[in-house]
Amino acid sequence: MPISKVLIVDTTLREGEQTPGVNFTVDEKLEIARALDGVGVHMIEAGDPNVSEDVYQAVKLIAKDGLQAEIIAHCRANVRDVDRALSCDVDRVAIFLGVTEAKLKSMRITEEEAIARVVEAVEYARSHGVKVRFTAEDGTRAKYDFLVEICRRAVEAGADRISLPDTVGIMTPWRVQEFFERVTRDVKGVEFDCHCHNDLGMAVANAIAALEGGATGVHVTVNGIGERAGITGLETLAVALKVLYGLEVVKLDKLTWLSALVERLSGVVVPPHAPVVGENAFSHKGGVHVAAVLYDPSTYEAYPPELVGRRREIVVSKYSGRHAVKARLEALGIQLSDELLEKVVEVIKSRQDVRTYRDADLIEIAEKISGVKLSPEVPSKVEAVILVKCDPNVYTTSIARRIASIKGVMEVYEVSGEYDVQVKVSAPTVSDLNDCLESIRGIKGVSGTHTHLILKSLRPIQGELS
Ligand code: HCA
Ligand code: CU
Repeated sequence: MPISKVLIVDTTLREGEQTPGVNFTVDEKLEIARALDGVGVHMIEAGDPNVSEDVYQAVKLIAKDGLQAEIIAHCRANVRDVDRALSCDVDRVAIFLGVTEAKLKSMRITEEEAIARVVEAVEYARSHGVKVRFTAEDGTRAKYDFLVEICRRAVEAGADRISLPDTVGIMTPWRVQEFFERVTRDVKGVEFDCHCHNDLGMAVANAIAALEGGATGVHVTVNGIGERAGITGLETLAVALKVLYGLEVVKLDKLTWLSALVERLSGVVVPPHAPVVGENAFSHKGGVHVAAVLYDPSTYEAYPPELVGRRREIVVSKYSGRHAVKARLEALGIQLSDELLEKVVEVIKSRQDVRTYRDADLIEIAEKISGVKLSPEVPSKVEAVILVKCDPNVYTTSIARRIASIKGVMEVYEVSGEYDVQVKVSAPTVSDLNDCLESIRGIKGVSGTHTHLILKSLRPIQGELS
């Protein structure tokens, strides 16, 4: 079935924070919400405000940040919890209740009582003017007739979306598609979300199958984090929709950056072989692969790395042939004759102890074999960031302009905060750097400086929001 509509419901801040070890601060949540909004997700599930005071604060802050995305508060099916969610001024409340026989038993309620709880909570939320989603938790394992009944009653009570989560990740794509086809036939007047857990590694496939079956909302987290094995990953799903269906549902070239942000703030490391965002996702190692990819990338790539703001990498190891070594050396600006190249490859293949060769290793081998110094001489330089404080009664711009004319000054910014001007300087030696610093200090109106030597500079990850 063709996919007619896709709304991305990101729950990194709710489901994602349920990952063991993950605990975002309120500020981090706002930063992630803004990043998600910049990438273009349609809804952001910001948290359950009943969990704790900081989750409450975060949901409230995100709701009033003026984001494009619809902001959702998650909560249990009772008026008290709904009330707290409403007080965050969100666009939508997502009310959940477990609907399997086992869950009803554990809550000691009958099916009728469960329906009554949901109806009361949904009506209450609706009467306060917010949109309502009902989540039939563990819906894929519920008794089907009861599931249909409770969904119909939630719709009558005012829910315009229903989530049918595969809470323990036991579905297969074929079963999910059939399930959504059936429910969308049996429950009218509402749109459905899927929320696929990854316990058996099928979360992305199941989400796509749900969309094919008629779901229009798809729950994701960045990097697929969440309870246990997590849920559908935003990056993989979004790229799969593009590559397999031609649908571009979010800004794909920002996904690598978003993934790195969530990796840093969550502390959950992205495995190197993760699709789309993993370190190795666009690396080629086998000699046969490399030779073919250098001739035509489509031979071993499902899609070009540039689609997600990344680059193709050629790994040099004992698996490498002439093509790989030549390509890597050429990328370093080094051209060798065929004869010398063969020799370099021979050395590489003979070293069983080296797993991969870094650029420096390759240059070293090439230099030994050719007897020529190949590495470009890196001019030694000292770089520093200098923070400058100005007297309160002087015009900062005039000082900044004078600093800009000093030898060695590379960049000058007027900035807010404790210091007024930030300067980046580059000098051949420490003593030259010191001269530069003295010249800055000598400017009339400069009342103090603070110098940081630059130890390492990194290139930004492509795709960062401007
Ligand atoms: C939970 C359960 C949930 C809800 C999903 C949804 C699940 O942790 O509260 O609201 O759509 O997997 O069933 O994450
Ligand atoms: Cu879940």
